[in-house]
Amino acid sequence: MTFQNLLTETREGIAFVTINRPKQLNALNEQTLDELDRHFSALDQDDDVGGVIVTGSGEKAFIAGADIKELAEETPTSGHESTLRGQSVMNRIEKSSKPVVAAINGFALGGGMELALACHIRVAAEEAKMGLPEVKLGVIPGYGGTQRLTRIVGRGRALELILTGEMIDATEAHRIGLVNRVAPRAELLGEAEAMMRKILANGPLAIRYALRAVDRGLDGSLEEGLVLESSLFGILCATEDMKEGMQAFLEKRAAKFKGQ
Ligand code: CO8
Repeated sequence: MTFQNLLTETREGIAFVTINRPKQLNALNEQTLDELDRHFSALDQDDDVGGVIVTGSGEKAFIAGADIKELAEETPTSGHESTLRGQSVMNRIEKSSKPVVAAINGFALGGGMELALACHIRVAAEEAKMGLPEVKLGVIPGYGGTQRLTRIVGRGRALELILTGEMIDATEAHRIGLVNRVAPRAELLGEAEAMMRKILANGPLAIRYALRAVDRGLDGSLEEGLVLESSLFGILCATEDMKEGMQAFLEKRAAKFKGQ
């Protein structure tokens, strides 16, 4: 698969996806959204990939938002369709059966922050700046920001960011639980990779089902979530990985999981 605006590489089970439009601060135009959609769909089916790390190219930006040149041309109907299209790409990332970590190397604004919110875990460089500045352009977040930010940091903090449109720095993002970790820029990808390696050392089916239990569970009631959790737990009890994980603990050795 060839891409105009993505750099892709898989190293020892981790797929690195770099949004590559540095002159436009990696803004998400239609072409880039299409490429992300195709690539994430393929990665989900790729047995050589256990997890994905997303970052932006260049020194300045993770993703500075949806492409404002394209946005400026939207009509009411095309604007509606464009949000649905962008939301479906973010949903694909969020519903990936493999863990996705955002390595936020600089500005993560608007649609760029919304992409980071769709990732399962966020690690930010000390210099990163994040925000949902859409109201400054006379619109609102359209790629899931009003929903996901609220679920991650709570209603009051989300509304402050959405209504003021102001950016926050990595320290503040960490303080409010928007990002999981902060690292010096030079160590950002290493930090994201180290976290992913820890995840990938665990049972692959357990990882997949944990993601499903947490993400699908959030969509329903506590009671429905608990039913889902117990069902997935029961299925895992029938796997070779479960036997191996327990056996390895009892024999005081590292487990060798096969994803079966
Ligand atoms: N889209 C297109 N081009 C952009 C974008 C963007 N979002 N952001 C920056 N660029 C371009 C600039 O136009 C500039 O291009 P050029 O060199 O040709 O003039 C280049 O990138 C460098 O940018 P700056 O010169 O502005 O760099 P600064 O370091 O001075 O400033 C900022 C960096 C603060 C990040 C600044 O560029 C900025 O404010 N960018 C816009 C941020 C923004 O408002 N993002 C939100 C966009 S709206 C959105 O994301 C909605 C999502 C939902 C869409 C729903 C679908 C319909």
